[in-house]
Amino acid sequence: MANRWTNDLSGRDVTPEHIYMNRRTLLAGLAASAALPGMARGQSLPEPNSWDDITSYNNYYEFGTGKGDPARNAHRLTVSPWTVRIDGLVDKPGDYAFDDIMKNMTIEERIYRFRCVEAWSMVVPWNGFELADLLDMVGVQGAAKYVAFETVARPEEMPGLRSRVLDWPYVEGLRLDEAMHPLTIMATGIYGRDIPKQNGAPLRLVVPWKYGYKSIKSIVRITLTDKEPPTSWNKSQPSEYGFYSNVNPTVDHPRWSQASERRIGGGLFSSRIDTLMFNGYEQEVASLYKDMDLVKYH
Ligand SMILES: Nc1nc2c(c(=O)[nH]1)N[C@H]1C(S)=C(S)[C@@H](COP(=O)(O)O)O[C@H]1N2
Ligand SMILES: [Mo]
Repeated sequence: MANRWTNDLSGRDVTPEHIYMNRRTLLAGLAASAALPGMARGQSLPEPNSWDDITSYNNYYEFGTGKGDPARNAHRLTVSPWTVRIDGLVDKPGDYAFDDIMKNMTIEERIYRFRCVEAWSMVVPWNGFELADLLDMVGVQGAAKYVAFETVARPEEMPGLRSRVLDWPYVEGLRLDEAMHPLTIMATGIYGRDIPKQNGAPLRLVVPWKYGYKSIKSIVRITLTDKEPPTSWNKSQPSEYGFYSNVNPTVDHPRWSQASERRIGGGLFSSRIDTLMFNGYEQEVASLYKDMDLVKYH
């Protein structure tokens, strides 16, 4: 791939180094990954949110619709052994053991501002690998145009499945070029530790220029297809959620403005900041959508 992301910036470009190092000292005992945080060129981000913020304020409706429900309930999820079925328009379809996938991937640390649909945001130091590497491993066929994703659905482990708030299993999709973009990752860790269950263990998607709900958790199936796949939020509220769901401050959600976001973690005085086009990754991803009407294709 010509367009691979190179981690050519040091941690200093991301967050003040002394703050980052202090955090590392505070988190002594955690397995710190070797790589400095890499990120998109020209990007600057506030320091990452705390482990506590990231793991206690979540959306994972399979465990309940409250922000605290996933942290309370997700311990019931069995994440080992874990198998991901990769099928559809690929050369090597099959059931891939999570451990085997991990052996073949290079895990790096990446820091993104991760926005969610409710106009709040966090900065998360994910560990993960490029989705493109996984897709290269299985060989994408020429006819493939989209990638469909599916979350595990286990009523005995996921109390939220009793509610019809969404149609289960949770499903999502990307266009193939979005899926192959180097900013699109499969996250398997946070702060160098295994990703917690409430954040989508053992592997979840992270698409930093899209609203949080595109970043589907606990993935058990990835299907290459020639048709635009259904997505959970679009199925539940077609008038509110489109397929693309790119972060776009100029297009409001029917029920709220998307021009600014509240940073989680600032306590009472948590700051509102202006939301950036494509969440600040405009230089990297705008070309994917040139000549597209982003109001129509929201
Ligand atoms: N399977 C599944 N994936 C999901 C969700 C969900 O309810 N179920 N919620 C989405 C939404 S709305 C958001 S904002 C993010 C939240 O990710 P986080 O809890 O790690 O911050 O996960 C997304 N992925
Ligand atoms: Mo969300």
